[in-house]
Amino acid sequence: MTARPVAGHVLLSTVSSDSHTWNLVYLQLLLEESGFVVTNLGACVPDDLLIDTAARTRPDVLLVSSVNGHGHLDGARLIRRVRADPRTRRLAAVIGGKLGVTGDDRPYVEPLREAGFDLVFPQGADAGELPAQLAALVARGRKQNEARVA
Ligand code: B12
Repeated sequence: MTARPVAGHVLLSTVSSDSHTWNLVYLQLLLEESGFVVTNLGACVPDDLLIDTAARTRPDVLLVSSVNGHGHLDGARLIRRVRADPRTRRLAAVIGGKLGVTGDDRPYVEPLREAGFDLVFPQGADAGELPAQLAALVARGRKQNEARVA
């Protein structure tokens, strides 16, 4: 039997205020079925723990899921800290779920991108698109790393 190639290592987390967990279980299974290795940090992860884990384990992508509606606030704070830390500033980062509480997440997409996320999936986005989008992000990151080393 030949082993399937690993599509990438994903560090999966909520934002620090968010206690929902089934979203994380869903995303972990979805990505593992698509060949990713997933480290799932669970709910209510403090920013420091997340950033230290990212620096230590060097994932290909940080994936943040928020469903309690605080994603637009906690996510923006978190990604600014990720980008400010020399250990994680180039880490590809994605956020999605329910980013606010109004039902319309569109106003949060650009601010979260400007704060530093590479991809932002507003409420209602098709999670089925995620594996392909993450694979493209991983491929881009690996190319950039090779170019830096060469
Ligand atoms: C179960 C539940 C709880 C449980 C959670 C238990 C657990 N272990 O997870 C408990 C009771 C603890 C809970 C608490 C709270 N909850 Co709650 N909860 C729910 C409920 C009923 C189901 C959530 C669930 O498990 N869904 C199943 C998973 C698989 O789906 P999901 O979470 O929606 O994730 C999907 C998508 O969002 C998307 N997705 C998620 N992340 C990402 C990321 C990316 C990149 C992509 C592409 C997609 C994506 O993909 C997933 C699969 O489709 C929802 C209502 C509902 N019917 O959705 C409310 C709900 C999420 N809760 C809500 C709220 C407000 C709270 C509380 C703040 C309530 C309170 N006042 O205390 C607290 C949260 C406290 C905190 N610190 O976070 C609100 C959020 C409001 C909003 N964002 O607009 C909801 C929507 C209820 C409502 N209609 O008001 N909750």
